[in-house]
Amino acid sequence: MAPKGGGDSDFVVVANRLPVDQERLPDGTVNWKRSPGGLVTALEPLLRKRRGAWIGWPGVVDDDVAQQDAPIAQDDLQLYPVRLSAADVAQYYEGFSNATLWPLYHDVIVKPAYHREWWERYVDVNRRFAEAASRAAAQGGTVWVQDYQLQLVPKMLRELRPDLTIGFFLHIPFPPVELFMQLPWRTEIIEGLLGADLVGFHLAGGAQNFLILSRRLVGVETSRGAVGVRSRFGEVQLDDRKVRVGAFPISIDSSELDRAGRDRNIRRRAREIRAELGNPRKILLGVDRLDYTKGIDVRLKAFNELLDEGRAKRDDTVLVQLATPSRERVESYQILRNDIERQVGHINGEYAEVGHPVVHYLHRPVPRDELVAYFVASDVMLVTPLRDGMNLVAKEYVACRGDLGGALVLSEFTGAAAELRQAYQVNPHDLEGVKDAIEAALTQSDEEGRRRMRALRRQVLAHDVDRWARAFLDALADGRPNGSD
Ligand code: GDG
Repeated sequence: MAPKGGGDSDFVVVANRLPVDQERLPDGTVNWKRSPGGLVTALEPLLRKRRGAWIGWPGVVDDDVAQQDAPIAQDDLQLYPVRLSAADVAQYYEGFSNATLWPLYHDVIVKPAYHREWWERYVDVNRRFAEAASRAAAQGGTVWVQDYQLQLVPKMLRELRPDLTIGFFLHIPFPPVELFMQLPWRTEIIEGLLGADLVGFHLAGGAQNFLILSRRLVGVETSRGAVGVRSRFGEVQLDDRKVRVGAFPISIDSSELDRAGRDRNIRRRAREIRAELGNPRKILLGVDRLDYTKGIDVRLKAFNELLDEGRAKRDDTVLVQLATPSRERVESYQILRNDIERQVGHINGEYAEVGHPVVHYLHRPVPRDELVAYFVASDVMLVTPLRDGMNLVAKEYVACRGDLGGALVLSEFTGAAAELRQAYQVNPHDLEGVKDAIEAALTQSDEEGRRRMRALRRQVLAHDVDRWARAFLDALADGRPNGSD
């Protein structure tokens, strides 16, 4: 309990992962390598512009968790590693975060597992993150806590450092009340979040769910209000302060991707990719972490049936699925991988020729420029999640298509669907509807495609990640006692 002292950073981001991976080289020295992922992709441009600190796990198991490392300087950033032991990773990360909260918050697509030891470990690790943030933050500084792995940090940090302004943003959906009520530790989670001054969600629906749960579980008064640009707000009245609750749809570094999509080398690589695929008339593309929320099975099934029915032609249409390995030690992810790979094998078994697969499937991350080249090379982008907080891939695809080519098939159950109205929107549970939308996207006229893509691009280029971060941080600053209201 030492609010004085702290560190020297006025702006601190707290996230499960550091934006770098720790690599141990053969000679024993440690190297830091940039790591990809939705959250890093979203926050990096902002952190480049503001001198700040980032608290997070370096991504390797380290049983010496009591060790407090000095911050690592990376460009303009101070990185504070939080060490996680093998048991922490198993119970806090793979367990409570990814086998309890992740499925619960994504409509229980997979049954969440509730284990008391996992919960206890989640509390313990959240405390270590809060302590690290407390050490890094300067007096009166601002701390922005990210995502479902750290929902207890706002309350814990406020107890340690009442001088700080604390924001929290949830990157995944916040579930309907009926589902959230399953969680044995539901009240603790809501109280944890209420430690923040501002709690942000992608969509107004998530904010509303949170307000209802705050009333029901903590017995507080809530009200509706309106603050900030494009965001709808509510407020929770606690005994001594207010917590604001709002919607802040995240986005991407749109102009950077727009530039990349026009880059000569990337466009050359896109032509090469088409040639490597045998110059098919149409290329369908999926890009996802290999996760059961992403509906990879939905698009494979739809494609299979379109081939069965002769509505897609095996000799002129291919599907490329880039699947980044994810959470490989969690059982439901191992099952998913087997299912997807069986489906890919089945479709190729039926429709491929030797040397000419109809589904090209990569289970590995690809470099950023290569990914952009795939976006540019493809005719139809398939984004079919059963539930997704936002889905940055859909926005990235649109941002890369300055040529106004391509078409986007987009699930209604992504946050992105609220903004990308001119996509071919689908209910991923309605397979006939998905097939019709894919067929419509494959057969659209150039003029129709350009019309849709132009409208989609207007939205994505005007609403970039910088605007998202500024909207959140401006609202957070407005809520301070010395702020503007
Ligand atoms: C969570 C929420 C929300 C993917 N494969 C490769 C690669 N990627 C990049 C994509 C994109 C990012 O990873 C994935 O972001 P998503 O938003 O699509 O999905 P999640 O990882 O589930 O992110 C999501 C997000 O947080 C932000 O709030 O939108 O709803 O679930 O940027 O391009 N990048 C590279 N190679 C790959 O193989 N370089």
